[in-house]
Amino acid sequence: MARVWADLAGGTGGEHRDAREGREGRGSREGGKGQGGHARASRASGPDVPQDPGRESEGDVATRQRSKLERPPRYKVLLYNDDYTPMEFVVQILEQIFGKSPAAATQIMLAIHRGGIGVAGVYVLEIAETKVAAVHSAAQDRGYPLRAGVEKE
Ligand code: TYC
Repeated sequence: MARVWADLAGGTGGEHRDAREGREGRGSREGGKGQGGHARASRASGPDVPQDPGRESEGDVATRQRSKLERPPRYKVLLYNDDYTPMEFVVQILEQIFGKSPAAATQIMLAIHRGGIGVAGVYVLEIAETKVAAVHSAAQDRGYPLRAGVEKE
């Protein structure tokens, strides 16, 4: 149990965070996707493209290639407030499992303490579920009722 905790506490948190930040940075890349669609649409309706049946299969190929590159859905890992888990422990969880800096972890913990719920990180589903299990395992080890959950972004 302790080893699993240690492993999760290792580089993976930062790695995931980096990946997430990268994704967030590219959030506006939706525009890129739109552009692709737009380019294809304008080509299809452009004046110099002859209306022939082959165009249909060309469209199919383009659609398939684009879906192959689509990002998998992202899931928020939520932490819930309770009256018993010490603030320091929640900060530790946010640092060790979610790769947050001490300052960010403290901010998130306080937001949860005041608002009842907060986002610890955003991941693909399998990673998000692993993080939730790690939170519950660590909290259970210490006898704290801290709860985490997953919600589609
Ligand atoms: N409310 C807790 C306290 O006062 C602190 C806390 C913060 C607990 C965030 C859970 O997700 C949580 N000790």
